[in-house]
Amino acid sequence: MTTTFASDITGQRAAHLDADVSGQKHFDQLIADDSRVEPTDWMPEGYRKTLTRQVSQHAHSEIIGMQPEANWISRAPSLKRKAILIAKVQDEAGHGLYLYSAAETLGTDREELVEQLLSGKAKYSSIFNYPARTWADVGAIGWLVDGAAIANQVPLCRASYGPYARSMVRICKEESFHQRQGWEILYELANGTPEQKQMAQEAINRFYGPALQMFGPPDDESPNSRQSMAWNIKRFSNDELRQRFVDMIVPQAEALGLHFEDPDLKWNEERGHYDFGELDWSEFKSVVSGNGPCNEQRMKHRRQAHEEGAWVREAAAAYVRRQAEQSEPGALIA
Ligand code: BYC
Repeated sequence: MTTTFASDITGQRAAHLDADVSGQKHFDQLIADDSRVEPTDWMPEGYRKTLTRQVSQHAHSEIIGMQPEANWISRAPSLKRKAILIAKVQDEAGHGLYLYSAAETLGTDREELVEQLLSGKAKYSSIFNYPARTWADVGAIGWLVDGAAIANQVPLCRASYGPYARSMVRICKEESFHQRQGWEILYELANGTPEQKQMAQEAINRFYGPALQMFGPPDDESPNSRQSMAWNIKRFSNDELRQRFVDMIVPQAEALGLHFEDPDLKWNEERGHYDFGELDWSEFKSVVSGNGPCNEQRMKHRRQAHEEGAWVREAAAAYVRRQAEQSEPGALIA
């Protein structure tokens, strides 16, 4: 009896090992062919883990990222601006939901992912720990923050994990509208009264450095980049994307009649890129570890919204249960 049981276990282990070997082979081939990995495919635990981390943190960023702008909905300067801002903030909620769904296909429940955010275990983008002090900040968030998001996310449309890459396609289209609305707010202010132009300039002074830090730490301090690039999750390094973004926004700032307060920012003929100054990485570390100007407020607000939304989640779950019961053969339709 014991021998049969032991040999069953050994047999199962061998079968698992075989499945792992052939799964790994198939996975390696998908990556080598630059193909897509789908939820039902075998994948290494490290791949699953790093994607769950990145996709869920991306989702958290979208949800927390609603706060700085939502704060301006009641103070938008016209009905048209208010309607546009409401649509934008709703889009961010939608992005969070697609991304939580994509993350769930990797095997972790949304409840657990949300718990990781609420307990402070999971990160979200540093940028959302800065306040939106003026209406011009709403413009700077749209232009620079959504602009940085696009620069980062367009290559993610080609990420090797199918559900993540597909969610990025729609998100990038919406981000593109967001960036234009931000640029247009700043354009109007920059071409308004001297006070309005000053307000626009001060907003971009505040957001320039933090927006560049959205791309993550410098390459030589980015522990995840090398493996993520080998797995075709990230297509470019943090510094490569940051450089692309700087090259894009300098002429846009000139078109606005504004400038970036970075004395080292200048065109480098030899490199064919703009040089720019060292960013304040000690500030970045401090913000990521919870000590930015708004970390406490953002988390407090999110926890409160989560608690106040409990009845909605319960009602939705009851509705799903009822639908399932009613679709059972022989069920009475109430
Ligand atoms: N903030 O090894 P690294 C939006 C962490 S929302 C905080 O380079 P990786 C929007 C990093 O997680 C757009 N933490 O990491 C919404 C890692 O720590 P863990 C948000 C950061 O993953 C509403 C550690 O530092 N976009 O657009 O290879 C309104 C070492 O970094 C940050 C995304 O989430 C940061 N900025 O590269 C308006 C894009 N940077 O996790 C707009 C998807 C790094 O090991 N994510 N860390 O504990 C990515 O592309 C990559 O995860 C990153 C970082 C480029 C951000």
